[in-house]
Amino acid sequence: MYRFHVPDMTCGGCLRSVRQAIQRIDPQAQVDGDLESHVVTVASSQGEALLLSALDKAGFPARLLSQHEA
Ligand SMILES: [Cu+2]
Repeated sequence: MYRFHVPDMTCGGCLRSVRQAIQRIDPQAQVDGDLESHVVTVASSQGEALLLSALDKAGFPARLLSQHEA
């Protein structure tokens, strides 16, 4: 489980784009977001670097807040 800070995620459409970007590299990923704190939680078997680069390419640069085994 990862927690990312995604400052540019401001509405439900952004969250949908973020979810799609992650599920493009991991179709099984569970992605939830909180629009107020701009925090996205991701349950994925993919590594942090790949997830960050997928978000970056989708136009949502992110920063890893925390990571722990699911
Ligand atoms: Cu938006």
